Amino acid sequence: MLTQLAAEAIHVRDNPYTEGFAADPYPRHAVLRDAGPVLFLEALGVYGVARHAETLAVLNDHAAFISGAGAGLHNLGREKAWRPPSVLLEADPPLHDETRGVFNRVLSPPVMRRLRAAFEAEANALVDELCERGSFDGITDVAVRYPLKVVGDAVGVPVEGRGCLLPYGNMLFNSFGPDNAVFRASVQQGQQVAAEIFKQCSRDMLAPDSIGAMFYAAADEGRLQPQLAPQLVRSFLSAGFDTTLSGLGHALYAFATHPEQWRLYCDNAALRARAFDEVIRWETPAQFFFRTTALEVELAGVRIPADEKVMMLLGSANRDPRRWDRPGAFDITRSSIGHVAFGSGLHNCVGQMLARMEADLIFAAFARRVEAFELDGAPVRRPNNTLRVFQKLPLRLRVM
Ligand code: OVV
Repeated sequence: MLTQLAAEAIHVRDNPYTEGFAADPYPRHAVLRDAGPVLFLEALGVYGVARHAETLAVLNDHAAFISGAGAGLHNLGREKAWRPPSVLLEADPPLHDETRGVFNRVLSPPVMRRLRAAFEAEANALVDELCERGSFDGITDVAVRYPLKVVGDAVGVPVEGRGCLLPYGNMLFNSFGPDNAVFRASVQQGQQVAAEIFKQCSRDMLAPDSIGAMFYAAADEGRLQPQLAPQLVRSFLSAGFDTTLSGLGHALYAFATHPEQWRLYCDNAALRARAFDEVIRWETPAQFFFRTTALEVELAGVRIPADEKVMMLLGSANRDPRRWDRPGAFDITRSSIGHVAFGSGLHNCVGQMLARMEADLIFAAFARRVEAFELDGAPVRRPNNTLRVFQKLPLRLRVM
C-alpha cells in the first residue's frame, strides 16, 4: 500500500553507456547519487539507484524487484531475449531455488577444498614463470590465463573448447546493456561462439569427475529437472570468467599503483583474506545489474510503478560516501564488508568463494617472490556495457 505522499523519481539525463561516462565514471556517480535516492534515467527509460542504501534495498527485496524479466536493461517480459534466459540469474522462485540449490552444492566448501590443491599448484607455477620473465601482460598472462586454466579444468571443459569463453562473455555482458556499437561489435565476434558454448555444456563434452558433471549427477539423483543441467553448465561458463578476469586485472592494477598496499599485503597475513573484496569494492567488475518491479513499490519514499526496470549502479554504491569513508581510496586495511560487487540477498554471487580462492592463491604466490609490481606502459581498458575491465595491463616485477 502506498502513501499519498510518495514522491516522484528525480529525472536525470546521464547515459551510463557512453564512452565519456565509462572513461571516468566516478565524478558522474557522485552527481547521480547527489541528485536523489531514486532516479529516472531519461536516456534509457528506466529507474535507477546509485546510492548504497537503496541499491542494497533493491537487492534484498527479491519479491518486489524480480529477476525473471532479466538482469539487464531489456525487459524480457516484453522483449525476446537473444539467448534462452538463464534459469539461475534471470529466474525467480521457485525455479531459482531449484537451480540455486544445485549450484550451492556444486560450489560448496567441501568441493572448494577439493579444488584448492590444483588451483594452488597452478598459481605457483604461473607466478614462478612470470618471475623468470620479469615483465608480462597482467590481462593475457594472469587475469585471462589463470581462470581459463583452473576453472576450465574444474568445470571439465576440453581445452580446445575454451577459446569461445571470452568472446562469449564479452558479448553476454554487453547484452545486459543497450544495442549500441559496443554491443554490435562484440556480436560479430560472438555469434559463432554462442553455438560453440552450448556444445561445451553437453554431458559427453565434460570430464567425468568434473564439477560440470555434478550438474548431470544432480539431475540423475532427481534434484534437478534433467533439461536444466546443460543450462546450469552454461551459467557457470557465463559467470565464471569475465568477472574474475576483471577482478584479477584490477587487483594487479591496484597493487601496481599502490605499492604501500602491496607491502601491507605481504607483511600482514591477516589482511589477505579481505584484500580482494577491497579491490572489487574500489573497482567493481559488473558495474550494473537490473531488476524489474513486480508491483507498484515505494523506495525511499519514491513511487515506482509495476513492471519497470530498475538499474543498480553497483560501482557507484561501492563508492558512496554515505556508506564509506574516503570511498575513492584503495585501502586493504578497511572493512569492505557490505560492498555490493557480489550483490546481496537471494541472488548474491554463488561463485564468490571460487573467485576469492583464485585471487587469494595468485596473490599469495606473488607475495612469496615479488617485492613490487610496476606499470610497464599505459593500461588500456576494454569497452563493455557492463564490465569495467582492462584489455591490456603491461607490468614489470621487482623480484626479491
Ligand atoms: C553474467 C552472469 C552472472 C550470473 C549468472 C549468469 C550470468 C547465467 O548465465 O546464469
